[in-house]
Amino acid sequence: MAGNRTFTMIKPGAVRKNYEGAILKMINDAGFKIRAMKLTRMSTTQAGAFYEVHKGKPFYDNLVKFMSSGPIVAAILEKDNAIEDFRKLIGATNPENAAEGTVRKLFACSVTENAVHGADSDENATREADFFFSTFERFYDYE
Ligand code: DGI
Repeated sequence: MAGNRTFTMIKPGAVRKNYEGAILKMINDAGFKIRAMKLTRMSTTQAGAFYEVHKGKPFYDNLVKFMSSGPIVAAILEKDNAIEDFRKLIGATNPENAAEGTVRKLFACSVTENAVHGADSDENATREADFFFSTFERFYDYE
């Protein structure tokens, strides 16, 4: 993702509660540009593949069930230092440990239902963006 892009999802619980507008506003206000975005839903097979790295862990089955339970907002975001800055904006995986003012502190209800996903490396951001978006759905060259 060339170092200045990341991939995010607003997870089913947050979309169910109509938080997507407030979360997208926080993302824009933090200086991220939205370069691709869609409302979509993963099948259990797709969610299982997306989180393949966690296969075998005790929380995997619940995670897959939750992530395929309803629509998500998937997006590619652009900003200098995007991966790190976005993870700072969303806060710790467990909302109990998330800093005040972070997306997860404000909108997550548990470690599984933690409102948003943020890629943790350039390599994973690329893999995750390719999972959801074709070239024609990305708008990298617009100001
Ligand atoms: O990159 P993150 O989403 O912050 O965290 P991750 O990639 O380690 O884990 C992916 C998701 O899996 C996370 O957003 C919620 C879930 N998860 C991770 N660790 C735990 C967990 N769920 C439960 N119930 N317990 C965990 O320890």
